[in-house]
Amino acid sequence: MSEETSMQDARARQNLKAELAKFNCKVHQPDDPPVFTREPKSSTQTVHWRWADLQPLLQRLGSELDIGSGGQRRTLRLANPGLPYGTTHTFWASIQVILPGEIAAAHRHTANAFRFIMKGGGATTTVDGERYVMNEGDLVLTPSMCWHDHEYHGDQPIVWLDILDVAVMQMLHASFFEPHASEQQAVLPVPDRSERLFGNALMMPPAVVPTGATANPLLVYPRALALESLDRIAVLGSDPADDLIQEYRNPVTGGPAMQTMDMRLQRLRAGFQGVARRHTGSKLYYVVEGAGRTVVEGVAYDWRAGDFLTINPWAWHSHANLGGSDALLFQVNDFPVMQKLGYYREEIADEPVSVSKSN
Ligand code: GTQ
Ligand code: FE2
Repeated sequence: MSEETSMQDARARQNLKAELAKFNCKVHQPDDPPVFTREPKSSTQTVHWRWADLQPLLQRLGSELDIGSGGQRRTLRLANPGLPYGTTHTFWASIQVILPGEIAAAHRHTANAFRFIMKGGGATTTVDGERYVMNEGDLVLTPSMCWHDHEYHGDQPIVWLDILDVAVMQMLHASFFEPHASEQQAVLPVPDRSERLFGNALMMPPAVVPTGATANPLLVYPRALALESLDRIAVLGSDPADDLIQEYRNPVTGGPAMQTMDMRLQRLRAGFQGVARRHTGSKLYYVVEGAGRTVVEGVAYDWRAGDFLTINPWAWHSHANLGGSDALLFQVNDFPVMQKLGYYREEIADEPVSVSKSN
């Protein structure tokens, strides 16, 4: 197209704008951002939250903020500065602080949620009538529309990570929320029923008939089980990007533990240097133990226990643990959403990401 024709076209588009607007129609205007980009261009930022910064903030939340009227939640949200809300563009991560004697009242919502216990233990959560005592390193699920309430009777505050697929729910305009009629649910006679039925790896009572349902019936993945599973795969060799990594799985479908979110636990053994990988979808890492380095698009992030790090869609990243002891990382990603929609893609390189800048 010559320059003259393209200017004529631009004028024609501008002239139509007002007329089209009357009928709720539009044409592409030259200054509109392109619909398609060659590769994902995300507004989200790579964010590194340090435990050294978070810990005093959590203490202030505990001493200065009320749990919220009606037993709501006291949470510190990890807010990505590249987004209007959320930790990545698909999920929200918050650290929940509950003090001795407090009750976080029962409710349910369409958003899928889970908790990973960061520090302390002894708080209970009740999910659809099942009551669990949550301890450090446990993963507890609250799938879509399950009733849930929490209570704490210990003497030290407990903090846990809450992740919810709120941004996906909002994007799909599918928010339902219901407070429970009472502050706490009634607890079932056998409070850990799902763990007894579905938490025994290969064995299940024959009366549990496969139904084809995709919801995860198992609500808890205890820390000891997850750590042992990492020990057991060690002799099988190392993943080139992730060293030893296990995914929390739905025991009846074999798929990821949640419909929209996939959680993993990863051990980077001392001396491990991973190769670079990139993928669509986003991730958040929480450092459970140890220290190491993740290089994201040339920028080095040196992390240690208690830190968080986000990985943006299609960003090259590689992990290393060049220290003398193992590191343990918990991750959540939105791969199940991407895979269900057919948008998941990944690439792996032979080398780590080279560092051009320190953070
Ligand atoms: O514990 O039920 O961080 O509903 C955000 C929303 C926690 C919860 C959050 C919630 C919860
Ligand atoms: Fe909730």
